[in-house]
This record gives sequence, structure tokens and C-alpha cells, in this order.
Amino acid sequence: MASYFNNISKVAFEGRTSSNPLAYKFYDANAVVAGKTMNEWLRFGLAYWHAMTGTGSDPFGAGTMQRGWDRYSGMDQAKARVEAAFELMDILDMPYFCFHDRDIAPEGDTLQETNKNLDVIVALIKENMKSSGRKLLWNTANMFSNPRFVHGAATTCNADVYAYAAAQVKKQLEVGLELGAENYVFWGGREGYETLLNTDMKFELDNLARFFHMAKDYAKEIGFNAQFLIEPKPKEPSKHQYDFDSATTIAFLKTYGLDQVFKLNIEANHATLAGHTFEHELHVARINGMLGSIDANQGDELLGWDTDEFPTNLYSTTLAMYEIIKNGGLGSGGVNFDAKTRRASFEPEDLVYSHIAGMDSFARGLQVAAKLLEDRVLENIIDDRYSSFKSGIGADVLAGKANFKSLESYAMQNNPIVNKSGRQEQIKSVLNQYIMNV
Ligand code: XLS
Ligand code: CA
Ligand code: CA
Repeated sequence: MASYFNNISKVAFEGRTSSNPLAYKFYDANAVVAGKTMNEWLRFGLAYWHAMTGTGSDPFGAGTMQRGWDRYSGMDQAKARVEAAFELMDILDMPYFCFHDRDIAPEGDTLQETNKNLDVIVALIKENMKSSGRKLLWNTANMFSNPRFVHGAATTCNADVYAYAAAQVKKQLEVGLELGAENYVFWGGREGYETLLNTDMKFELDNLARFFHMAKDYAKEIGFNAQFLIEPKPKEPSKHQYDFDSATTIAFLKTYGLDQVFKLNIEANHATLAGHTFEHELHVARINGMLGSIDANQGDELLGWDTDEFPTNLYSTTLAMYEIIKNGGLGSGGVNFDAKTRRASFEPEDLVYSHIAGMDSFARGLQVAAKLLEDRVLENIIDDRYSSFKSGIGADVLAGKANFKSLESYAMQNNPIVNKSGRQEQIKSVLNQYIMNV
């Protein structure tokens, strides 16, 4: 079989002093950290859309990527991509992958033809999964690229499009079942609005909830037990997206009785587009019992759009892994690289280098976060910070023994109030020590 990656051999762990660009410096799949192997904590996934179908085009120029499978077209190209994807996962020893329906097979002229194309490629993927042991972390339906979704999919004003979207998700639930997907993702790029002047927001949200209930019912009917995930993003391509961030999405799920059905797939770059840090979004999902999976990437502080860069920022990966360890792991979720090599990194080797960079950054984040937790660094600081609630009037509040009258009489005689420093800068320098020394 021809190599799409210039016969690069399997990437091995060589340790932090290795100068081999094709080796892992921190990711050692079977090394045990905080009671589990790195592989069990991280469950890395390949994003088919960036790795296999991304072209490197931008609004100002054509694609730049040199990809062996681009010498084919149509179904031949789709088949070549499957071979290439499994070769890349083999080189990286990547246990999982994720795709949209339209990444793996081209659309036909009719929905019937499109589904037939899918069936052919799904069978090929299934064979490759069997022989390689690689697994499907999640699949999803692309309901944003085709012009039919101009007004949205499950939030469209056009009932015909709503029906089409339902048919598309129905098929993907069947595909997920066929391939043993561990999760199913909904990302609503066009589920939002451009202007309120022509939008009935309540109507659209009610319809979106109806759609999710129908998806849940159908999954149950066919015995597809994957975890359902919603991926928040505030904007792009829509001006305002309904799944704006974790808090907004959780409120929506609770309002419509869907909070027991869904968890969240949190993407780093979507968090920053929403004006939050990645760890904020993970934290909000975690404290609500809804942290399901992550799309690992990073944005650019100087650019206001979704750049989907490979994650290399150790502060971010450390604080993300801190949330994930505190969550007890990601359950059936994983760390999916929803990241693309830059337009100028167009050689096939760049796909290998960039995944190594991302995997090492998360492995390192895991090591540092585990040590921070083992030493209870932040736990002790936080415990101490709220210690006024452990005794006296604070303990009364927690025990439900206080009311406005008792609090007033306490406040009247408690003069002056004394506050303590939050010590942010000192805490950050301790974090630096851990990142550098662990
Ligand atoms: C786009 C999203 C998308 C989802 C899956 O910004 O990240 O790729 O992860 O539809
Ligand atoms: Ca994503
Ligand atoms: Ca993104």
C-alpha cells in the first residue's frame, strides 16, 4: 500500500531531552499519572475534517496543502482518505477519530445517493477499525456547509429544511451505531440568527429542543447508547449562535428537560471567542456535572476569529487537565484535535509534527496538573480563602441558621471588617514553578 506520509515510522516516546522531531517528549501512552495511564486520561482523537479534508484555503487564497489523496476525486478520493487517516493514526498511535458525515463521503444528487455513498465508506472505515483497533470517539452531521442551511437546520424557518436535517441526523445515529461511536456531537454553526428583525427566537429555540428530543428518542429506539454532546460556540458562522457558551447551553438544556440527555463538548477556541478562558468553560460544565469531552486547540489572542491552532500553550493545557482530573476524567469523551496546521505548513509531515506538539502539550499539562492536585496547591489556597465560613457567623449561614436579622445584628457589632489578600501574583509564580519543575 502506498504511503501518504512518506513512510514515516511510528512515533515513539523518547523523553523530554530527545531532539528527534518525530518522537514524543512527554506523551508516554502507558505511563501512569494520578492512578490511570496517560492514554486512559487523554483518549486522543483525530479530527477528520482538518486532517483529511482541510485544504489550507482562506478567504483570500486557494488551498495550499500537499495531500496524496487529492490526486483522486469523488468516491475514489473518499476511499483514499480512509487509507490515509488510518495510516496517520497508526503513525501517531492515535486511538480515536471523529468525523462529520460530509467529511467521509461526498454528497450525491439526492439524499438517497448521499446515503449510499456514506454506506460504502462506512463499510470501509469499519474494516479498517477492525484491523487496526482504532475507535470512533464521535460522529456528527454537517448541517452548515450546504446552501440549503442558509437559514439554519433545526432552527430554520423552512420546514422542508428541518425535515432534511432530521433525516441527516437519523442517518448519522445509524452510522454511529454501526461504527460503535462512543459519543454523538451536535454543533450548531447555523443554529442562531443574523438579525432579530426577521427572527422568532422563542419559536426557533422550541424547534431546536423538539429536534433534540426526537434525536434522543430515535437513538433509544435503535439502541444507540452513545453519550450525546452539545458543542457551544458563540458565533461564526452565525452572528449569534444559540449554544453561546457552557452556561447558556446548560440553561437551554434545563429549560427543555434535556439536561439528563446531554453533556458538553468544550472547544478551547470557542471558549475564547465567547470571552472566556478554556478552563472557565470546562469549570462551568464540570460543576454542573456536564463535562463530556473536549475539542483541543487554541485561538490567537490577536485575531478575533476561530483559528483552530494546535494547542501548545502549557498554561492552558495544564489548567484544562486540572479541570479534567477534578472531573474524574472525561468518561466516554476524549481529547479531539479540532486543529489545523497553518496554511504555510503544507507538507504531509506537518500533520505529524502538529499532532506530536498537541499531544505532548496535553501530556505535559496532565503531569503538571496531577502534581498540583497531589500537593493540593490550589485546594489549600481555596480552602483557606473561604475559611470564614467554617466557624462563627459563616458556619451559621451554611447551616441555614442565619437570616437577615441575625446577619444584621452581627454586622452591627463587627466593626471594622478585615479582608485578606487574594495573592494572585504569588499563586501564579507557584504555578510557574510547577510548570517548569515537575
Ligand atoms: C466549528 C466546530 C465544528 C464542530 C463539529 O467551529 O468546531 O468543527 O466541532 O461540527
Ligand atoms: Ca469543534
Ligand atoms: Ca473551532
